[in-house]
Amino acid sequence: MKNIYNALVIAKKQNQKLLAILLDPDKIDWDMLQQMIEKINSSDATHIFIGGSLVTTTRIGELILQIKRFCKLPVLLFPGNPSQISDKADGILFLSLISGRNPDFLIGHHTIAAPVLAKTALEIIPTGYILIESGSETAVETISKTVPLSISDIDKIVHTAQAGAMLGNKLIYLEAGSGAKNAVPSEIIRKVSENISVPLIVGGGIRNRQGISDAFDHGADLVVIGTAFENNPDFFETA
Ligand code: 1GP
Repeated sequence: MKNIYNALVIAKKQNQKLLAILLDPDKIDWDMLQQMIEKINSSDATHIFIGGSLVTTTRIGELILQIKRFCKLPVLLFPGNPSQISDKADGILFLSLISGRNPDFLIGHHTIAAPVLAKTALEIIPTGYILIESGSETAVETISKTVPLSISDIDKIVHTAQAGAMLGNKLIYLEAGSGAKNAVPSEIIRKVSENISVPLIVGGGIRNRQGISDAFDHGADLVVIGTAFENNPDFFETA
């Protein structure tokens, strides 16, 4: 399956909104895995993302194989570092943390990942990843040792997104951080979406249907839900 990105572009053109469920491999309740996958199957989710800022389990491949037994959604790696690569997934968001100035997360980890990825059939989707201030320090901020962009400097956020797309990133990801106190403000989503033509992903701190709709209404093409589903497997039935 090497058409994940094309499908994202077509969905954007058709204004079809997409939803990814982010699963942190360290937080999986293996005894409840099948039930969890059934919940995903009966939700509006269109994609599954797998990863986290810091993942210690060595069972990522096993997790993906189990998901694929029961679920047809494309599985994309969303890795915090090269140890989270698995050839069992369909593709990978090859993230460059362009809001930060830590060379490891701009190009360093990528040089370690490249020879590993070259031996897989994963669809590699270069993604400009922009961390936005969200009210308190998040894991991605701590681990990447980068400073998020201030929500009061919308121009800088827009220019970072534009530069990320001009550098060849095929997606821009506006990230408040997993479990963020505040999601990315609607106005920032709107301004960024108006100034780039590649699909826009938005995630971090979105806890209810209203938050998902707001992000879509302001220009997000794909919204990511992690913590809300992790805390409540009935999230998509009850939110
Ligand atoms: C994190 O954007 C994702 O990288 C999802 O965030 O866990 O807050 O939903 P939440």
